[in-house]
Amino acid sequence: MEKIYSTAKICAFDNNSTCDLALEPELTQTLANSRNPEELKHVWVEWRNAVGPHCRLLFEEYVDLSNEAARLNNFTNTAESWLDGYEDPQFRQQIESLWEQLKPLYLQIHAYVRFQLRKKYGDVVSEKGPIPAHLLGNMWAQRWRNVAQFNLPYPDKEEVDLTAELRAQNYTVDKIFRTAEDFFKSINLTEMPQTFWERSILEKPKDREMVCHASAWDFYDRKDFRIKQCTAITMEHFTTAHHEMGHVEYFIQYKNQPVKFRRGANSGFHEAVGDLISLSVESRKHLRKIGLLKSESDDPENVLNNLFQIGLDKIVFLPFGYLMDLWRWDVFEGKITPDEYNCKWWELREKYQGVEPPVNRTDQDFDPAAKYHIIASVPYIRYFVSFVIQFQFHRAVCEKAGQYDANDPSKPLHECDIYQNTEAGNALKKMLQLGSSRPWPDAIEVLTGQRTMDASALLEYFKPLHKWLEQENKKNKVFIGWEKSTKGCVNTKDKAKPE
Ligand code: X8Z
Ligand code: ZN
Repeated sequence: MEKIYSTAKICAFDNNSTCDLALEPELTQTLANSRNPEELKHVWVEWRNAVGPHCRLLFEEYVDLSNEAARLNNFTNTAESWLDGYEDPQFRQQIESLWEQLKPLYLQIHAYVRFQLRKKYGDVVSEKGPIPAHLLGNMWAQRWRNVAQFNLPYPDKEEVDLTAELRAQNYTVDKIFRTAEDFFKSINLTEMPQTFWERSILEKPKDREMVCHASAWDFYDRKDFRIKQCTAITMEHFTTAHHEMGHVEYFIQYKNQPVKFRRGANSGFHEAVGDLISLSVESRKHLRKIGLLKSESDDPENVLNNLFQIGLDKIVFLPFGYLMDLWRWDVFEGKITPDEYNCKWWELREKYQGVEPPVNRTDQDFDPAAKYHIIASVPYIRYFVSFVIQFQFHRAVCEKAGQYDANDPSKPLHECDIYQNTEAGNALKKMLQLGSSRPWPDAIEVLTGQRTMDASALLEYFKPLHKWLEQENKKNKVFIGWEKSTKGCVNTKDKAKPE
């Protein structure tokens, strides 16, 4: 399945003789930059056609084998074995309750974006329905930042296009990773070893096929750590470079633990390290420091535009991060059977994200396979966990840096940048060095003083945006939530049933 996914190619929208378009970089770029709904639909559908049907039977076999392996390890099924790492019988309820707390914020940004998209695309977007998934700037509608441009709260306030800025400043792939490394070093974390620079693959090879989905590797010899990424010069990849380096930094910090404990406190922690750094990097203060933002003014409108763009990455991801494994847990538990794979997938996409496919789907399609982690068997709830706890970590390090104070409105959480703050870095280091030698509540307590996952830091970070969205939606009488989609997922077997 990984081979099918990583070698799949489709034809161009307006040129049937160009049929060598790959997910990275071509399709990703089209989804991000095209504003032609027909072209977007073409790419969206063709990518799914190129992967889904070819993976369908393999996936069924994988589910059986994976469950068999789980049973041999004394689990009931793979869902149970995946959840075991969180060491909490209440874990699923915890996640559901976090989502319930975060949902009101999601509903606001969802409603606002649908309203704006309707202005741009007209009736392709309905007033009260789910948002068509191909219009959100990303193949899976998991982050929407690429459509920020025509959604900005204050469109007249000029916003720099950071991708354009990176290119104008001649950023190379090397410079992107050196910039990321500089941040880690500035807070007293450890630099990348020489072999990291020699052995990592940071650009897409021209002479062979490779799995392009970004990843970080620990070779467990305390020396050899690498990243594999088909880096493009875009802001998204700039952030991903920090994400991947966060994994490597964690590897380095816990390298002296016994092998058994050279892991994240839980998988969500591993995903949160680099993102935590990016939360500082994406502050206006920091973008200015590294010369990506020229404007000197930080009036509330600019600040809100920036917060909104971060929201299009962080808030919008939450329901996607949750539903991926809601679907798989049910698959592994046998509650979703192969003939229901696709339609149940769309039920969840609609229920949690409020998105719909651009065209009708059937049970013959297999759209979950169009997402890397599904076919590569990478559990996904870790990212939901990460997107919640990275804000807890951020709150803690910003307090340590004296840049956040709950009682001081002049120091809001979203303006904090811990660059060069070694106190913040040392506190983080203490938690990272534990690896998995302690249960994760102990680890999170070392940094934050809290022993549980808690949505309040994320809500605090986005508070000004939340307020603004509520007012704006009210003012424009925007419908909050969504009615049932008119795009169906048809079960062909149901249709064939005799009366
Ligand atoms: O897969 C990743 C990383 C590698 S662990 C690039 N992420 C998820 C995704 O791309 O779907 C980071 C955010 C979510
Ligand atoms: Zn990761």
